[in-house]
This record gives sequence, structure tokens and C-alpha cells, in this order.
Amino acid sequence: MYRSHYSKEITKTEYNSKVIVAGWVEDTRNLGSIAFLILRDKKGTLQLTILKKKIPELFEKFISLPRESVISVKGLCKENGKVRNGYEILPDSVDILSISETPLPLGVVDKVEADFDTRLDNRIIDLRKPETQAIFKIRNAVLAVAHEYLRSQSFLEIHTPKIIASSSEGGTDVFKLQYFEKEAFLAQSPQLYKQGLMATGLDRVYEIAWYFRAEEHNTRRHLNESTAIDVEMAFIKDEEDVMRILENLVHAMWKRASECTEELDILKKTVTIPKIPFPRLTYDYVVNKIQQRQSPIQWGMDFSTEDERLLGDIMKKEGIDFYFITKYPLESKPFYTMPSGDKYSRGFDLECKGVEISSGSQRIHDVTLLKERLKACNLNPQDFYAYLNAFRYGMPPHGGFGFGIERFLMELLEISNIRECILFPRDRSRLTP
Ligand code: AMO
Repeated sequence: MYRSHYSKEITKTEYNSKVIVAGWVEDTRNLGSIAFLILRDKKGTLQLTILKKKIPELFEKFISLPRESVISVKGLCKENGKVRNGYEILPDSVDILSISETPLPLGVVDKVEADFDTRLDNRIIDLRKPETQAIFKIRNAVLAVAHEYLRSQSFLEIHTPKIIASSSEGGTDVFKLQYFEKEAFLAQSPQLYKQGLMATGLDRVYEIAWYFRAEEHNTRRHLNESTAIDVEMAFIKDEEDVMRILENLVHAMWKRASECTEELDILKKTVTIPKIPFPRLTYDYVVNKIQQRQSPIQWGMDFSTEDERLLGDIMKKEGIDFYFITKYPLESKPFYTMPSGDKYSRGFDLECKGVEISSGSQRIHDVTLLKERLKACNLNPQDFYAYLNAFRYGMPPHGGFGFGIERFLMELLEISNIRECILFPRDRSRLTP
């Protein structure tokens, strides 16, 4: 528990001295002549012990406080071995900062779990739960190490436009919006801009990016607004250079997560650090392997969720959680993906336990080939003229990846619904809160 006014935890040195603490009233228990109040902040809880005979008016104030009200209390911090955190506060005064309405739409510490929609409808209260907060504290920790790792490899953090003139991925799943007299789109990813930057000499960039995708499906692993770590790097030999950065990044993030012991304990999870390098399985190998297990997949088709799960099971039996799928058919990858011969591409996915958490590729850097591929994908090069311009005046070979942060957290913490991994999820039916 914080000594909130100073944002500092109470330590033994403060026993027998006056402290000020502030937070939310989690619970009160009135035993007639003595009352206990559990006060909560982001670090945990502490107990206030209030004796009626000491200051009767103060006692009345405390016992009439509705749960989740916000108070600041001044009192004596006293060692007490019977209290869970080893001390209690004997209050001298209280400032009532905000009275909570009753009844609460959602209990913070109720034993019975509210249904998921009620939790999301009341996300501000749901986010008071230690187990919900733990997810976002781990998210914070793994992103901190992502910044550290990428910067240590000379990547520069960038921020690219989210209101754009053409679809980033070439697909139709775009949110349209009115941009004064013109039609515009919300960016599906930073793809076109991070590639453009490869022509500037800023040869290694990354962005903690927003993806806006008007995908109709409402699944447990899709969001209409999600976040990703987007990376782009120039002067690569091939996609293998990109995959090495990605596996090192994942390894560093997974390792940092394993060090978040307090949060993992709250979530009752353990995290085992994976070994790198991750195996590289070619698309052809995977198709063959899952066909043997009765998958109806034919060469050239995308893997279905069921196919991915099947492969996840096969790999799990070999003790492998992470693996790349490489050398995808050209037709199954976006227009900017570098071909490898006529049929194959230099695109890859990174899978974790049967779920795609990242995809990337070496890109086409030759403008003529890029225009050809746009046309082959039924896209009009005219719509991409600003993107294509970046390739006309000297563009080095390059590649990169997009790595979904919520997907990563889902797999890391074995959370079955992706909506748990973002503060305020946006899906087919949810636009608020
Ligand atoms: P892709 O479309 O495969 O590639 O996305 C990259 C990663 O982002 C995550 N992701 C999503 N997470 C939740 N909900 C969604 N609707 C969603 N869509 C994608 C996944 C996925 O692996 N521009 C390329 C990347 C690149 O080549 O650099 C791209 O966006 O984890």
C-alpha cells in the first residue's frame, strides 16, 4: 500500500509515526465498539482500525462510508502481526474526497465473478480489480523492455499518420471517414509509412502502433482497434534478418514477463522463457503435416483457425510453443511482399501455441515490380502514388514485421479472450466505454 500523498510504500521505518494514506474503501466491518476498514490503492490494501470510544464522530463517519468511496486518512501506523501486511493505521482524521454511489454496478472484490459484458460495460470499476490491473502492469513491463531492446539495436521510435488516403494493407476492411471534402481511411497499420522511411536513411524504425480494422467477425482473438509493435529495417539480406530481430524481441519480452512475480502470483500464472532460435517451418511442410491429420487444406489456401490449432497441438507434443511459418505462397500475402521465385514469397508468420502473433516479410523495393504486384492483387497503382513515390529515388532492400500486443498478452498469460488485454476494447458491437 502506498503512503499515497508521497507515492511511496509504507516501510517498517514508519511504524509508530503519523502517516497519511489515501485510496478506495474496499470494505468496512462494524463490530460495535471497533470497526475495520480496508483501504485500497494500486499497490494493495491496508487496514484502518477505528475505536468508537477514541473519537465517536470519526467512528460514525467511517462506518457510514459506502464501498469504493475515496478518502484520505491521517493516523498512527502501528505494527500488528495479526494484520496481513504487518501493520494497521489508527486514524486521527479523515478527508472524504468522493462518496461512491450505491449500489455498485460491479463488485471489486466479490467472490462471484460478474459476466464479461457487465465487466466491460463498467470497465473503470473492473480495472480496480488487482487481477485486471496485473495484466496492464505486465503489459507496461513488456513494452518497456521492447523499447529497450529495439533502441539497443539502433531502432528509432516513430509515429506515423492514422488518417490516411489509401488502405494500408490493400484489403477492404477499412474504416472510412470524411476528411473535409475528401474520403479518408483510418490506418490498418503503419505499413506504407514505415516502408517509406526506409528511403530516408532512417534505416531502422519502430512504432507502438494502432491498427484500425473494420473486420466484421466477432471472435475471441480479433479487435477492431488493436495495438502492435511495428518494425522496419533496411539493408537486409533477406527475411531471416528480420526474423532474428523478432525472435530476440519476443524472448526479451517473455523473459521480462517472467520477472513480474507479484502480478503473475495475482493471476496464478507461471511463464517459461522460450529457447531461441525458434524453429522455421516452411508453408509446404506445415500443409503436408496437417493434411496427414485430416485438415482439408489445399496448397495455396490460408490456414484456418482450426489448422493453426492443429499445428499448435503437433508442436506442443514436441515441446515447442513458438515457431515461424515461412515461404508462404505469394498469393496469400499482401502486395508489398517480396516474391521468392514465381510461386512463393518471403513472407512469414510467428505462431505461439497455435495462434499467429506476428507476421512480416522482406518487401519489394523495386518500383516496377511493386506496381505489377499491385495490379496482380487487383489494386490500382494510382491509389498508391504517394507510397510508390518513396520507391522512385533510391530505396534499399528492406523488411519488417507487425507484432500484435494484445495477441502476445493473450498467449503469454493464457487469457482466452483478447478483450481482457486492452483497456477499452472495440469490437463489432462495442464502442463504449
Ligand atoms: P497482419 O495483418 O498480419 O500484418 O498483423 C500483424 C499482427 O497484428 C495482430 N493483429 C490483430 N490483433 C488483434 N485484432 C486484429 N484484428 C488484428 N489484426 C492483426 C496479429 C498479427 O499477427 N503490415 C503487416 C505487418 C508487416 O508485415 O510488417 C500487418 O499488419 O498479432
